[in-house]
Amino acid sequence: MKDLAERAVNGDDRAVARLITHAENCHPDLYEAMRIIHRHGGRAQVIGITGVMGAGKSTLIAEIALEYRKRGKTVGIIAIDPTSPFTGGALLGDRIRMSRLTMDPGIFIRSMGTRGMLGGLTGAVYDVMEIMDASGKDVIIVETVGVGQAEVDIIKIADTTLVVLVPGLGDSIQTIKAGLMEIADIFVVNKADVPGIERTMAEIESMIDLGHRPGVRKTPVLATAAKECKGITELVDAIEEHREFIVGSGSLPDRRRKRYEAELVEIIRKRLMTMIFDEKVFREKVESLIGRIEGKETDPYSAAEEILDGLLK
Ligand SMILES: Nc1nc2c(ncn2[C@@H]2O[C@H](COP(=O)(O)OP(=O)(O)O)[C@@H](O)[C@H]2O)c(=O)[nH]1
Ligand SMILES: [Mg+2]
Repeated sequence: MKDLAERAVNGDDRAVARLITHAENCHPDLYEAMRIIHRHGGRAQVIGITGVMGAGKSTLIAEIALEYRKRGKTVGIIAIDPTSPFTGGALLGDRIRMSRLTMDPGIFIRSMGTRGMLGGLTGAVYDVMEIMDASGKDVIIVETVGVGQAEVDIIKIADTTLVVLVPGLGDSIQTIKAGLMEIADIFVVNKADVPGIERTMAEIESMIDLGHRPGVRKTPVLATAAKECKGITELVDAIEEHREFIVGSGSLPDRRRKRYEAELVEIIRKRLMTMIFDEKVFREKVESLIGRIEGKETDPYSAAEEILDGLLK
């Protein structure tokens, strides 16, 4: 593990990939590597991208990554999406676009499933981010799919969060409902090549105006056509502008602290889960409690209490 970590911090992508696999599999000795990894991390800029399925997030990420490469930066991509075109499950045109990324040694891509995800972002994402960060990637882009807690969680780990929408009335309403309005640092309306773009832009802008308080940074709304590589330079400029803003206003350390908090809580949660479900004693305890619940000798709440009391002792 230590050797693997040393190689990863020296930028060895094979070591990076193996460490990530260990993280995903919750390898019991991972912590040995993560101690080293953590000492070398904390430099990367983290960009979170969220929005409904099919909005063009992956396509957009590909273009953003290429733009950052033009600007001389290395990029790590974490796609929390089992159907990600990064892993090949895509139409031919999309696959060709993605292959431009996979051939570039300055870009490291990892798709992660949602397995083992007991609410929120898949547990290993914090590890994966730290590993990519320590290996020297300048920019890390995290993609989450769907609408729900995972999207809200992303704000805890990203320096800048993009919420991607597409033209059409339903989306902006969905956005408010899902609480995405609050987490967006930048709104992106992708598929600007399809009809209805002006209306959607206007809708979102008026939504922002409604909630806007004087003296507070106003969330920008940008139009892109990722598939045609339009609006990408402007978008990356806006991301950089937001980064300057959080650095200037002193809120970057707060965001970092939130990320470490989320990571710490996640590790504790994982450890507790392992204790409860994997370790033999707990397994036996649970089994016997299930029996007692079934026989109405106890109820699930009292049984849970019993287990928790045992843990805290
Ligand atoms: N018309 C149009 N289609 C796009 C655009 N960007 C992406 N797409 C297409 O939308 C589909 C979904 O894209 P994808 O990036 O996988 O979306 P994701 O689910 O949000 O990651 C793909 O077939 C893309 O080619 C765009 O700007 N315009
Ligand atoms: Mg995607």
